[in-house]
Amino acid sequence: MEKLIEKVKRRIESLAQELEHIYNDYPEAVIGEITVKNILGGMRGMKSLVCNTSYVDPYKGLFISDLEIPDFEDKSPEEIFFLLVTGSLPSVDELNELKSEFNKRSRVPQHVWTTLKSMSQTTHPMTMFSIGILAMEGESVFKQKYARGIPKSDYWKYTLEDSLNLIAKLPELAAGIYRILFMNGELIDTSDEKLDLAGNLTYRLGFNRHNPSFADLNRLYLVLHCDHEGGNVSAFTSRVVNSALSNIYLAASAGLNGLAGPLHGLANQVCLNFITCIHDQFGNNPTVDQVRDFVTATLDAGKVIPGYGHAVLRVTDPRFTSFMKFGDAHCSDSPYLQTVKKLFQVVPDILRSYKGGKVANPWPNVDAISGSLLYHYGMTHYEFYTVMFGISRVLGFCAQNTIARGLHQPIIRPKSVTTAWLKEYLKKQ
Ligand code: FAM
Repeated sequence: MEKLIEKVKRRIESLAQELEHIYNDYPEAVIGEITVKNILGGMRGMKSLVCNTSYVDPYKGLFISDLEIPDFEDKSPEEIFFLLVTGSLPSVDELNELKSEFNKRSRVPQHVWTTLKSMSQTTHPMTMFSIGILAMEGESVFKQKYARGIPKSDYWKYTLEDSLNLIAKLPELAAGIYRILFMNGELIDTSDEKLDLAGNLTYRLGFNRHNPSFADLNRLYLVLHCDHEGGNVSAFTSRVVNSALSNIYLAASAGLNGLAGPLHGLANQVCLNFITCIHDQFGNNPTVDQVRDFVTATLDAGKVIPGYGHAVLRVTDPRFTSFMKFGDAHCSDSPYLQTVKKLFQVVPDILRSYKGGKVANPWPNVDAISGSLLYHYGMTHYEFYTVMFGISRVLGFCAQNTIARGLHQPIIRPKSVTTAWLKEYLKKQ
């Protein structure tokens, strides 16, 4: 892994140098103002964190380095991890080396299966995924080295080492959870195979791995969800936890617990359920008017329309567009995809005038479509969809935290104030 380690080292050194210049040249420069609206509004829009793995442009969506989605949608998750953590795509040799390294590290320890199999069958797959990762925390190399005493300059190396060990095991862990909950607990072994991350996941889930388009969907799934800059609930949570020098297992598990919320990653499960409810009510080929009525009734009941809106994006999510392209090419006749399209026809107009124009972004996000594609290929247990999202998002957590440790970023600790303080302060303005 020397090449990867050397490239991460060089990236960290170059970022550290740039940040040192910025710090020395502009120590008191003002980036923005903090308003009452900011602190009462979930800190929305406040620029208060540096993240170099990726960037979300409100009008163009996700960028990784200078690549936008059409530039990297055909890559593998291994290439994407390399890109996130080093800032450039790997050469053929570097990619092969990373794939074989993940393959070597991919076995989940037996005690994790004992733990997961002892849990109630009603446990949500995301809870199991998070617990499975926590159960491997004892293996953290960072934790062991830190206990013995290591210089701060080495923190990133062991965060990267832990990251490689963790990412490698995610396909087996996630697929095992799917099999425990939905396939009578019969795990599929691939120890003789030399599979990459997406191939391992597809094989172990038990779907026809000779169906190239399902394997390709899994690959695309693991690529499109990988990272979305630093301020979203899951990435930020994982950054906060890791900033206390809690190791990557603790940080990834914490981030995934945030991803498991319905306003964040769980929205993909909720979306599929939403479409299922439309089909239950109107049949598998609802009219546009029926879809419109269903959406209006949902809003009237005080619920949100899952898969629509975003805290940063102000256009249709390019990840949605990428999945739609896949759907049009591979399963355009799927009733679920057809209903996704009908929702796309009616929801933005409805949301634009909803609550007096209060919805900042009426356009679909990634979760509006991703589940319908999995459903088409027979993955009908939609409680599992956020785990698929999570496997991918851990790539981003790992890359962000490796770089943050390399830059010696301090423990994250914003200041909170009381309402009394706020009232007093504002009175004096
Ligand atoms: N349906 C109904 N109302 C919505 C809405 C939607 N899809 N999106 C926003 N609003 C409402 C929102 O609830 C808020 O109302 P109140 O002030 O009365 O509470 C108002 O519009 C203003 O919200 P905003 O500024 O437009 O959005 P936020 O930045 O506060 O929230 C989301 C962003 C994503 C949480 C919000 O759009 C939402 O709840 N969407 C549905 C759930 C969803 O799809 N989540 C997944 C997001 C995704 F990209 C991801 O993380 N994976």
